[in-house]
Amino acid sequence: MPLKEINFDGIIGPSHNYAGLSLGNIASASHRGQTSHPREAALQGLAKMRGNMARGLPQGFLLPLPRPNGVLGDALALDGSEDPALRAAPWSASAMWTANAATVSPAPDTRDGRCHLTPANLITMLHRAQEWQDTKAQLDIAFGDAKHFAVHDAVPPTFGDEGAANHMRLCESHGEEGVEVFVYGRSGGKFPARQHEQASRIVARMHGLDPKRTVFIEQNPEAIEAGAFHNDVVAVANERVLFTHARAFADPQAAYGAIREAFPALELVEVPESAVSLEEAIRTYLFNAQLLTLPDGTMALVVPSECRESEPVWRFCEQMTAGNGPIRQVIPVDVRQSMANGGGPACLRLRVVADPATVDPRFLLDEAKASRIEAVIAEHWPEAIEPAQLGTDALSEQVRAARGALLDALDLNELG
Ligand code: SUG
Repeated sequence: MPLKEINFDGIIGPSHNYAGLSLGNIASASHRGQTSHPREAALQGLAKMRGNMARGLPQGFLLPLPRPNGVLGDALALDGSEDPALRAAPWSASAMWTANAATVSPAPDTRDGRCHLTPANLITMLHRAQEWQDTKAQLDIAFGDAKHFAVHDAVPPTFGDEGAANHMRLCESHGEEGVEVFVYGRSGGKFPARQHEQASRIVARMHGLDPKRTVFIEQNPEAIEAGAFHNDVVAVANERVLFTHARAFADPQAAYGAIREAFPALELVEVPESAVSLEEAIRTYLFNAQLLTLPDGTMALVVPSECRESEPVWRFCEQMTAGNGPIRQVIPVDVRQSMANGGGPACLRLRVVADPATVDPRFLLDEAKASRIEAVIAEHWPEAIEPAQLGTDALSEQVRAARGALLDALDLNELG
């Protein structure tokens, strides 16, 4: 069976809320305190998955993690007198952004010819640092076939690792050997640099990557300062194409040069500041897009609908698709509930290149299963959550029961 790119989207959990927990993530900070709509959020996510399936692409998913997380609540000695931000942490549905679940090196890139996955430790943010063990439990099942996959433990602290959000892969086609590009931030700026260089290097060694086909690049500190807390907010790659804002990297010419040296076939689509400013790119999440190879071999860019509503961004997209470039279509999708927390279409998916027959089928989506999941969401997901409800027993019961119903429906009770 040929290797294929499978997108594993995070099913948006029943505790999805706007507590404003992510420093340096402008959308999260600016929606702090607003009412969230978990049911609508999860259905928007399913609709995006269905759209990609309808395009003929294989689709998988990962499940929401157990929330509220009692272990974290106990460790924080929550008694009601604490800062509300601390109280909210054990409730976060942030595992929906599976681009941060792990870094994935497909089999053709690794020394032992297996696909390697390292869950991201996410240590920079308290509400995200609680994810990796439960994420790993899912990866261990979904990719449990040790002939084809190796699932590692997370990189140890204090090296911050945010997973695939700071990792890109260039290749002639998904199943062929690729060049892996790791993008890290330098600390010391206004906002935390969440991906540390040493974490990227540890992952590359752990996965057995060939140093000649591995590139490390520094993110532009100005981009972090402007709100690009992950590199996938300002750049995305697929096959030969790197679609990037001109201000994504600290030294763009050196970065392109280093990538080209390892991958001479690089097709660069660089968006200049004069067409779309860094601020507008971050506001609309133009680059937090799914750059997909469709079954007919052409490429489509799945962008948030915010891009359609921005005059400069949409003008750029129209000019791009009217020209001769490799990206032939731009497809807006509504993921507004996730966007309000800083998560666009690319944040919501983890790309794994593998033979779908080697993945536990319970994590793969088809139309019937999508309908089953939607029915559970419609019945059990809260319609709305006010941040003041976080910490209450009533919401805790509803959120736990909702996830339990989903595990039942997917025959995944072992994750209970
Ligand atoms: O880690 N937001 C996430 C968004 C992650 C987006 N992922 C990628 N770019 N790949 C984050 O900042 C907000 C949660 C809150 O504020 O309650 C949050 O965690």
